[in-house]
Amino acid sequence: MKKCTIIRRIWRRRQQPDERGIALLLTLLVTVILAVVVLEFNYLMRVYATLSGNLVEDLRAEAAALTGVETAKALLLNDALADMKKTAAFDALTEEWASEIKVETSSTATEASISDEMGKLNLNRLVRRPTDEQGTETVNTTMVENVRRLFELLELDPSLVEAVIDWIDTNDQEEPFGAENAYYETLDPPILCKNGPLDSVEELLLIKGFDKTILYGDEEKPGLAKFVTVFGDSQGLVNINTADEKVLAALLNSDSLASSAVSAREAAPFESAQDISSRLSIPDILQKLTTRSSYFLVTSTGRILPESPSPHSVQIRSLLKRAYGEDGVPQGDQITIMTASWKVER
Ligand SMILES: [Ca+2]
Ligand SMILES: [Ca+2]
Repeated sequence: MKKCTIIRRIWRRRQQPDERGIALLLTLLVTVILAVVVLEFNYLMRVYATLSGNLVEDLRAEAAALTGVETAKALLLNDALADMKKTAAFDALTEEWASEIKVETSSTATEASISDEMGKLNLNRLVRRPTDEQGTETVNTTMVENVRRLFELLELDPSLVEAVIDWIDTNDQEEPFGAENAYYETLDPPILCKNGPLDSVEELLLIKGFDKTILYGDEEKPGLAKFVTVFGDSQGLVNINTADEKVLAALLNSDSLASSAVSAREAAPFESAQDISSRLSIPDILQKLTTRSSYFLVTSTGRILPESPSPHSVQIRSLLKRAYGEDGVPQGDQITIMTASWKVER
């Protein structure tokens, strides 16, 4: 009996240091786990705080950009209301809507501008759509000539126009320098030829031969984007008061006539087709030119103040259609401003 007690004591003595070691190890392990959890929690809290801060800044910048679009709508509405009281209504770059919009609060800055889409050549008019089921689609040769001339004036390869025709025509037959699905299927990754109207000027970047330099230009020459549109007058009329001289030269097939038109409108904007014909000798004025506009592109940038080294900004590009009457249906003196497209870039 006594022997057993001695053995148990020895056993206990041997056990105690090991148990203390294990307890110490467990305590250390729990402490390390707790420290990791606390650090992770702290890190996540800081990430969430930064994200929510960025989200608030982002929303404020977007609201500032939105201010620019709403101001643009108000200017276009005011312009139409003022035009209704005039005997000769026209849209020109001398009017208030055409100047820069600047709005600044203590915490945000807005810069916006309105460009007239009817002062540009409408690429979707390169192809004439059938008006009924029996009708056939045809290439609009006059428009093709106009756009080719514009490409030449911008020192761009005019054969690129044929790739645009193939992109928007519904058939699968290639123009001599064009491209249909046989080409687009070989791309990596392959894409489908649109075979339908362009939805935006940026869509040109998907077409064979086009790149960002062609579209947006470089230090030496301007890009195509500011001279062409995918919206515009159904007859393809161009506003002589707002079109760039190069657009007028391409449309009228005459550099000197375009130069005379720009000089004449600087003296006084053209008020009507009759006014154009009395001041310039242009054939088929009614088939080419107008003095009024209904499609406008608003580009509005909202920024957070004060400016930081990496300023937070949001840009909205919105295409607006201004029409008389509700939903474009003429009705009394009602004017509607409709949003045809909307793009937000951060
Ligand atoms: Ca096609
Ligand atoms: Ca084709």
